[in-house]
Order: sequence, then C-alpha cells, then structure tokens
Amino acid sequence: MQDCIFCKIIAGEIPSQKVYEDEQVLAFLDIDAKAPVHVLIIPKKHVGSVLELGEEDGALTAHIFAVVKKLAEELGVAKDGFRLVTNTGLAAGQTVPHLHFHLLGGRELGWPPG
Ligand code: DGP
Repeated sequence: MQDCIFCKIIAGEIPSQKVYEDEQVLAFLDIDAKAPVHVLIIPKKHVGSVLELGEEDGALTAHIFAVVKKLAEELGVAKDGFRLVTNTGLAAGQTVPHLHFHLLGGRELGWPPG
C-alpha cells in the first residue's frame, strides 16, 4: 500500500533495525520501545488489522506465531515471560494500519495495560 509506513519499511524505503525476515514475515525493533525487548512482527502482505485476516490467511497466521516463538526464544524472553499485543482500532491505540504484533519482554509487565 502506497501510504503505509510498514509497507515502506518492508520495501526498504524507510530504514529499520531488522531482527528477522523471510518471504512472508518481517520483524524489526519498535522505534518507540516500551520494554528492553520490543519487536514488531508483521506480515509482508498488507493486512490492515486482525479484522482483515481471513480463513485463507491461516497458514500465514500460523507462521507469524511460529516466528513469535522463535524470536521470544532467541531474544531471551521465552523463559521469564513476554507479552504479545496487537492493538486493533483507534480506541485500542492502533496507530499504524498494517497488522503488527508487539513482542514485549525483558521487564515485569503490568496488567491490565492502560
Ligand atoms: P500501534 O500503536 O499498536 O499501532 O503500534 C505502532 C508501533 O509502530 C509503535 O509502537 C511505534 C512503531 N513505529 C511507528 N513508526 C515506526 C517506524 O517508522 N519505524 C519503527 N521501527 N517503528 C515504528
């Protein structure tokens, strides 16, 4: 999508600190980290939010979760615990309309979130 920041990151038009990439998925450091580990995991295909994920995206969704698990282990937060968040819509604080999962860890995470 032309005006999508994350599509521009995927295309290399905006720089990012990549931590993982394959044909379907990109993961990079959040520019505004809220925890010692704060990675965004996104599909390369433009999907606006979880509301736009269809049954046909089942394999992609499963793959995203496999990448989450791999990164949580590699980044050292799997053992102590981490949080996976996908803000959806304005009231939830979604600011970028391209599906993304925040992987947060490396500190105690309060509940409920604000
Ligand atoms: P959300 O508010 O849930 O839509 O999360 C969007 C996140 O994206 C937010 O934590 C900041 C991050 N972000 C926005 N623009 C950029 C960017 O250009 N580069 C990187 N690395 N992260 C960005």
